[in-house]
This record gives sequence, C-alpha cells and structure tokens, in this order.
Amino acid sequence: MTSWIEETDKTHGGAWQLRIKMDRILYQGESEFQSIAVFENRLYGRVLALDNIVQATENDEFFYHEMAVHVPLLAHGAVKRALIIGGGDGGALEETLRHPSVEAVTMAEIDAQVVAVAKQHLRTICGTAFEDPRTELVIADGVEYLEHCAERFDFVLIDSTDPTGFTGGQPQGPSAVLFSVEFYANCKRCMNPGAVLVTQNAVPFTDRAGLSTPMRNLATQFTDVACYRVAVPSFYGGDMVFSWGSDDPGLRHVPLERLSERFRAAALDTRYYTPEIHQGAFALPGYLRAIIEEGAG
Ligand code: AG3
Repeated sequence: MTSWIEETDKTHGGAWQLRIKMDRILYQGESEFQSIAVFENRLYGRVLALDNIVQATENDEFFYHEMAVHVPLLAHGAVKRALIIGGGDGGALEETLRHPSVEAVTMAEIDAQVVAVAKQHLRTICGTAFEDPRTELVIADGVEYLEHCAERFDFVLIDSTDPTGFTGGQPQGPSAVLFSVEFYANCKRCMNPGAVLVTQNAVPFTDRAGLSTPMRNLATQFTDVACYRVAVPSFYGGDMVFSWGSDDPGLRHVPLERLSERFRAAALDTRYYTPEIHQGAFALPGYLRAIIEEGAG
C-alpha cells in the first residue's frame, strides 16, 4: 500500500492539497507540541514534516537554509553572536556555524523531540551542528526565552512553523506569537546596534496574511523593513518570503563587489546562494508589493 503525506490548504477552505509519497517511513511520532514525521521520497530524499507540513527535505533544504542565513550574515559582514528561534532540524544552525566570524549561536527550540529526530535521521541537514562547541541549545518557548534574555545578538533568525491560519488577519496556532509586535519588540531589545532579524513568512500566494501581518508588525520596531524571496520546491505555491528588520538600511545596499569579497572570504560552499542571487532576491514582483501595501485583503 502506498502512503502519502498530505498537506491541505488552510486559508481558502481546502482549495488545494499537496501530496508527497512516503517511500519509507523512518520516524513517526507525536511530541507534546506536534506530530513529527521523517520519511524517504525518491525526489526529495529524507523529508521532515511537522503536523503534515513539509519543513525541510534533504534535497532542497539548501534553497531555504542558505537564503535564511547567508543573506543576512553576508549583508552584516561581522556577525559574532546569533540567535535562532525554532530551527530544530539544525539546518539553519549548520549554515550559521559555517561563517568564520560566528563565535556563538544560541538556539531556542520549543520541541526537544524535533532535535532528537534530526540528530538521528537528518544528519545530512544538521551535520554536526548540535555538537559544535559554539552551539548553545536551549529547549524553551522562544517567547519566554526572549522575555528573560539578557544577551545581545548580531543576527536573529526566526525559523518557525507557519501559523495554522489567519482570523481577521491575525495569525493562529502555536507559532502565532512569533509574528506579534510584542515578540518582535523583545527580539529588538536583544539585538546589538546594526543587527539584523530575519523571519520566515511562508508562501504569500497562498497565505497573504502570513506576509502582510509580520511586515506590518516589524515596521513598528525597525526603521528598515523589507523582504526577499526564494522558491522552495517542496513548499506549495511559488515563492516563499523571508522578512527582514534592521535599523541599518545600509545592510540592504551592500555593493556586489563587497558581498562577493565577503562570500569568498567566508569560503562558503553553496548550492543556491550567490552574491547576485542575494541582491536579486530583494526585487519583488508586483503581487508581493501589493500584499505588503494593501494587507491581506
Ligand atoms: N520552517 C518553515 C517551513 C514553512 C513550511 N511551509 C510550507 N510548507 N508551506 C522550516 C524549518 C526549516 N528549518
């Protein structure tokens, strides 16, 4: 019998369904927070799904993780201390640790079981990032962690799951708090001058509020708010978007030669990121601009 993982649209009353074949199931379980599955697929390799939603796959995780991390780090140029909220699969952590400037990365992940599953089944995604002496893993609710955090970071990445839906433009579900003004204010409090925050905002063609709400909320905290895009093959609906908050507009306008120099100096071995892609990713098609300007509609 063939089994499939099925992700169903939540924002248009079940208008679409994405099915990926589970050729071999490696792990299936329920944690305190969500269902967790790791399976093999002929196209994607090993796939991590949380509550039936694809989070990362072996064969296309580089689209997501390289863009989540290398764009802000090479724009900044001297990140020493980084904070990742979520990111339990370890992919973003691994990319962050590739930068020689990085001295310490704190990761606040709510679900210890995701980390355990990643260590056991997703080593091609996390490598040995969890064992790196620069890594401090905190199993905690990101909101609570930041409320009490006395550290200061140069880079904050919010690598969370998507909200489960939007009611009146307001995100719903366990990760909803990670898109709120209060949460961004706490991020900001824990950021050094010139630091940058990046947050994943899913696929706006299917989840308009998933982009417009955080963009609006980020603008209450940061003077320079923007977003950039990447099409992740295993996510349905076209471009996904990372939103960006900083008080230094210069970070978004680093000349290509400078980015290329930094890229060479960091000696990153990338499969998606290039300095040209970095710059081009901030160019937005009209429909994304409209979502940001007009809201979810
Ligand atoms: N977190 C964001 C996953 C977004 C999934 N959305 C979707 N499939 N529509 C990914 C975690 C990777 N570290």
